[in-house]
Amino acid sequence: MIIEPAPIPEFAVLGHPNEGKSSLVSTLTEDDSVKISSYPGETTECRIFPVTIDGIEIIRFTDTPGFQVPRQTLSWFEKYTGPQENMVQDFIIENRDNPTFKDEVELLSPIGRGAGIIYVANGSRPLRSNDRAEMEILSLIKRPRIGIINNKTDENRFNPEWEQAFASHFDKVIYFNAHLASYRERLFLLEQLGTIDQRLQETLSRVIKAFKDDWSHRNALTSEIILNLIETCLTHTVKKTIRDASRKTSDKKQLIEQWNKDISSFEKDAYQRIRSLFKHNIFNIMLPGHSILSKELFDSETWKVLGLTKVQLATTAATIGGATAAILDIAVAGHSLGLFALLGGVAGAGSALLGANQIARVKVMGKTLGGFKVKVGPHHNVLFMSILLDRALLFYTHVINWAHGKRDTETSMAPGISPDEKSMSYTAHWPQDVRNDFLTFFSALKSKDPEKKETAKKSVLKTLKNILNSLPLGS
Ligand SMILES: Nc1nc2c(ncn2[C@@H]2O[C@H](COP(=O)(O)OP(=O)(O)OP(=O)(O)O)[C@@H](O)[C@H]2O)c(=O)[nH]1
Ligand SMILES: [Mg+2]
Repeated sequence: MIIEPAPIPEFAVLGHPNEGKSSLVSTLTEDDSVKISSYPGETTECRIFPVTIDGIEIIRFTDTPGFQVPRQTLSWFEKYTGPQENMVQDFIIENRDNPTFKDEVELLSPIGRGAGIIYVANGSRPLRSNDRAEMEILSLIKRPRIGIINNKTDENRFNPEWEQAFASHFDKVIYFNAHLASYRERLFLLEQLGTIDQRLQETLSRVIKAFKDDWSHRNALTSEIILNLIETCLTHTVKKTIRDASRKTSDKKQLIEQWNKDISSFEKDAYQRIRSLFKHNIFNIMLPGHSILSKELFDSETWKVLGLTKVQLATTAATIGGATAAILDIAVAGHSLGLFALLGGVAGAGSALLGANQIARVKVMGKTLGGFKVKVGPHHNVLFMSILLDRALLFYTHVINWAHGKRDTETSMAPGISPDEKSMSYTAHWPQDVRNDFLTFFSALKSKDPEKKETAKKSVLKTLKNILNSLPLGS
């Protein structure tokens, strides 16, 4: 006996042109290859977006063109006298070659093969008779259906009338903003889809579980990327043998520049990998104009915002006599210091005092035949670690809050980000046990004992993953 595979549940995203259907599909499926534009009629053909888990497709969302002649279509449906369950297929068969219904035939084709309905409307505009006709059609079709109010602007005066109309045509009504929705809202939407059709509940629960597992896995991988970045940056060295004494100064400068360049590219590579993990493959996320991330790692502004100013650092260095004695004093003095600036003031004040752009110093390693060897790095500085961490966490927060459907609008801020990013040092707010974990990792990086290193890494990996799991998601 041949066992037929169960059909893959499908939801078609329907609505008027330009209401955000494609944006919703893009955000929901985290696919930034979906075409979105401000011109109505961008989508002209249905396109299926499968959700796969471990390589197996378990649900699909289909993007469709907008309704063009809803009132004429409604009138066809109202006159239909055949069996209700054949209504959509009969409409498609009868009007396949009718240019008037070209878009309607296309957009209803997923419904013809059994798809559930997600109807999207821009709740920031008033309801029109065409919208009512579209909703009437969907009511007559009698498939599991959910109405989504996607407010394209802050205008919400019309929301009550949309809610009312939706309530009488759909099994469920929810708000979902295709430009602002993050992971949590996507889960919510999936949960709601599960409630409108009993038969789908089990599948949707699997989808939701897979989404959660996948998210947690991404956070684990992100933690690894960040910790590898820190290890690479803190242990990186560049060396050179200078043979021509007259080039000593310029060669040293060049070496420092090389080291700085290397570190910046390590950071960029790590960010690129984080971005890909969260499936922002085609469009780069837009960072707020004022974001400290648009500054280079070694820009003194970066260090000022996320760490210490030179003056603060000088004070730190001057105040600290014993290893930890002055930490409290500085904290009380109200500086918004990165966590490790305090503790690291001790270990790293010396070189960090020189300022971000001079963090790398050249060490002469010894004379060789016909010249001498010089080396830049490793820069084992706890403040440096704190800056790398803060920037990576800031970048991560932007990435997870950037909806895939958000492309063609100039919004300066990803949601969930404090408007005053300047006060944002994540590390500054970490509790003692978290700090300790990172400090153990920090010292283990210098250790020659691989086991010690491994243990410290494992522990900090877990800590960082927990931190990522608890970072704020937008709205
Ligand atoms: N500000 C804002 N703009 C949105 C939102 N959703 C969609 N848009 C914008 O509305 C326009 C149309 O979005 P699409 O997702 O292409 O709309 P569509 O319904 O697929 O349009 P057609 O394919 O033409 O039927 C684009 O400029 C989007 O950026 C939203 O939630 N907020
Ligand atoms: Mg579209």
